Amino acid sequence: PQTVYLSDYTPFGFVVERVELTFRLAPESTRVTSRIRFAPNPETTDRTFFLHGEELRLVSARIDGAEVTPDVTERGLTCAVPDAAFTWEAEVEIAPAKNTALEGLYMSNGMYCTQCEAEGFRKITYYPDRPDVMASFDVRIESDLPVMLSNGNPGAAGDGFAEWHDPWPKPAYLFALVAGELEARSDTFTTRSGTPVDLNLWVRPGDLPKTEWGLEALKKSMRWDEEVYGREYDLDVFNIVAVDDFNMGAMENKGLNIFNSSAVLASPDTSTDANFERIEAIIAHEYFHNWTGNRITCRDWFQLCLKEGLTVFRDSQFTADMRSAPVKRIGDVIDLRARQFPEDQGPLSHPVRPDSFQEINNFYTATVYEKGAEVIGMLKRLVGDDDYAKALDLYFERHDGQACTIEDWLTVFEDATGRDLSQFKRWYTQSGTPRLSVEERYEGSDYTLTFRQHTPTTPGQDEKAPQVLPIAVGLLSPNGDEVVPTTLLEMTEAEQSFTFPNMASRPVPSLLRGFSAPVVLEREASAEQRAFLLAHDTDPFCRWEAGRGLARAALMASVTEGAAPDVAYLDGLRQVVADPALDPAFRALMLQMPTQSELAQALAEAGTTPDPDAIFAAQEALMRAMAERWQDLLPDLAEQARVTQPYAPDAAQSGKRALGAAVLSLQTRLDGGTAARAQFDSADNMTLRLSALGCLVRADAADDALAAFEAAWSHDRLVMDKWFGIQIMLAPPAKAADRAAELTGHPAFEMTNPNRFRAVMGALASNHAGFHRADGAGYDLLAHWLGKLDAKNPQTAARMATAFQTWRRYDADRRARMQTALRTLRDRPGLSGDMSEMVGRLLG
Ligand code: BAL
Ligand code: ZN
Repeated sequence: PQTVYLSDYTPFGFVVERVELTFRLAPESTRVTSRIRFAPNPETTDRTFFLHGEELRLVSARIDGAEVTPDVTERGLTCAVPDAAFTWEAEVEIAPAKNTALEGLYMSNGMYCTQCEAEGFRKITYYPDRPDVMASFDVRIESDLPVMLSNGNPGAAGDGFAEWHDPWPKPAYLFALVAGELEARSDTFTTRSGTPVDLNLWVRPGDLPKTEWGLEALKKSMRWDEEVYGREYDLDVFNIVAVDDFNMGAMENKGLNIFNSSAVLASPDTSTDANFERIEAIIAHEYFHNWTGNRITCRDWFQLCLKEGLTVFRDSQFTADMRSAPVKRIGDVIDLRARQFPEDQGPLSHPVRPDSFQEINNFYTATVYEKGAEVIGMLKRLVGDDDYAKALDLYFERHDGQACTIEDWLTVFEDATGRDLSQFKRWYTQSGTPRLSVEERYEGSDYTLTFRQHTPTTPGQDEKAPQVLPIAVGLLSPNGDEVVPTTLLEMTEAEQSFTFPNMASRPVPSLLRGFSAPVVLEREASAEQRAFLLAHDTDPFCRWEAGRGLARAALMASVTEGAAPDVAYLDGLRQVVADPALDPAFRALMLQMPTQSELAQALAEAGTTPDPDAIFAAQEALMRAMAERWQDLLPDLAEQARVTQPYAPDAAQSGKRALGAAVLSLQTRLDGGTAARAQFDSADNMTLRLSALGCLVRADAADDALAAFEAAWSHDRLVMDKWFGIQIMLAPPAKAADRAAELTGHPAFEMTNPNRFRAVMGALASNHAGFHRADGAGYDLLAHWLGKLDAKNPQTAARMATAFQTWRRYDADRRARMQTALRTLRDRPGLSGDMSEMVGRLLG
């Protein structure tokens, strides 16, 4: 595969004035005719006419009505064209039923659907498939299916055909088509300027009872974007379609969002609280793309974070508003540390705006998305809420209808606020996680914090320059009062001091409040300081962080020194967890232990080779000690967690159930699963049922419950994904790989369904000690199946190969086994470009 460089960008030689497409649908032989009006692009003199096209059979091509014979390769075609505007017409044949890569036009359960981002449109017809080529599309679909959808507003429809017109110029990656036997839940939304919009959530017959939540989430998102960002919807209809076979979570195609059914279908009986929350967030995310992504899109794929970082930031604001802001923030930090930090600190590290790639599919990463959102959050913190709002207004006003760059985005902020953001831009161009250390000095009545920042080298970047770090700080007096409320320190140098005068006594600092910058804070806080912050900090993030730090220290001491679980930590935590004045969701987060992978990273950074079995054992020992020490507290906590009202997936009830799940997990350490089995049998919703099943699996006492669950839910694909996943993810480590191997032989294991594949292989990768079993069984199994999947669906296979990204952390034996597994994968004949790039980068 070829490497593409940001620095090589040149505009396309032609503008597209109009696109007309006709689809004659047939599973093995769909005919697509295109009629495209091209005109010379005044911004360039290069008139090379190259149209992308892959896996297409060209039937005929015409220019201004005259037949032409283009030069066709595996990647596209070139053709001599007139010096002035002209009309290109082509007819191609494609086979949606054979498309297992799920890119372009494919079939899922008898229904036609598309996925074009990033470069799938070229598998539908010949076209300049690049985001800076924007055009309005007219689409005609012909088939005998009852429902035929495309982007924009509906036009004429009749027996065997439907037409759609999208007035908003868009890049081809936002094109969508769906046809099938579908039913809709419908509603209407009236925009704040009074325009009615028809809303439809289309599903396969039978799934209608699972559509209410998604449609409600859509209406909440539409209202929120009007109220908070002043953005209104701009078409007569908004369609959402649920699809079972889908590589991503969802896709923001203009006016026709296509969703992985797992990211939109929900009912209390089949979905957990976490599913409901995730669906609400994804619906919002795709809807928000209508402005941040569709109306203003990316000039090229290097700018992916322009739309994704901003849209993730917007959806996290939405969730914070709909639910609990502190709980959302802590959850986002947990996620960032679990997914983005390992990426940024390993062989796959890349800047938020990468400067080269082979397969853009490999760059839909936690760095582009989640770190990209953190960068927006920092920008907002630095300029303040009012200037952020001003800048966003200017962004929409200045760039509506354009394909933009990060430079455009930052210029808007500079113009709106008068700030120089040239140093801030390093957040987009410099990879790696900055490490921040701090020293305290108290002299006279001056309290001084001296920070040092340093970013370790990353692949391709040996030199790192200091970044702009917004560090939110508060100071507490020794009696626990807050003497300096949250203050934003703006660090720009490699080393910088900030002095707080007139401090009557030496304060305790609360640092990086709200996780104000995505850095690793290397703070040598004492256990006493952490315990003090755990008890007194007014910033919920820092309070949680203090508890997390204590848990991490206790676990690391247990792994490295065989230390018994830290009783002082357990007693301090108890005070917080038992406090009925605190949000149960927050208390549940306090009870969540650092993940095994997080501990492995922390140990590696401290110079100790992590032993996955020892980490697992330490975590189990701590949980058991907690359960034993809190025996008297658990029944009371369980009572506080009880929900007496009918099920609702709101923040209040979900928080209680999350606390209940944490308590049940402790209880299972004492009773071997009696309480869990009782909850499993009596549960009237999936959240309670699944948390009980998880406890039973972890206690290795789940055989009967798993059989009962399978018997009850074998008809429901999404529920069965849970069944496949949980018994591997939470299996005793020695059994996880064998369980996964066994389940690949289950009649319901379908490797071509990404959700099912992830339910098995993704679950194995997330069982830390199970995946890293000393004999390498986990590595070999995953690599074997990634190789098999790569032949059918390179995109999903390559993304899942990231499970190996931390291989350098471990002992020589495990490292060698992972290298061998990766090399065997790399040497498979016919490896895809996606996988070849990924394995190459992993091996380094
Ligand atoms: N644009 C790909 C799916 C998403 O980020 O919404
Ligand atoms: Zn997105």
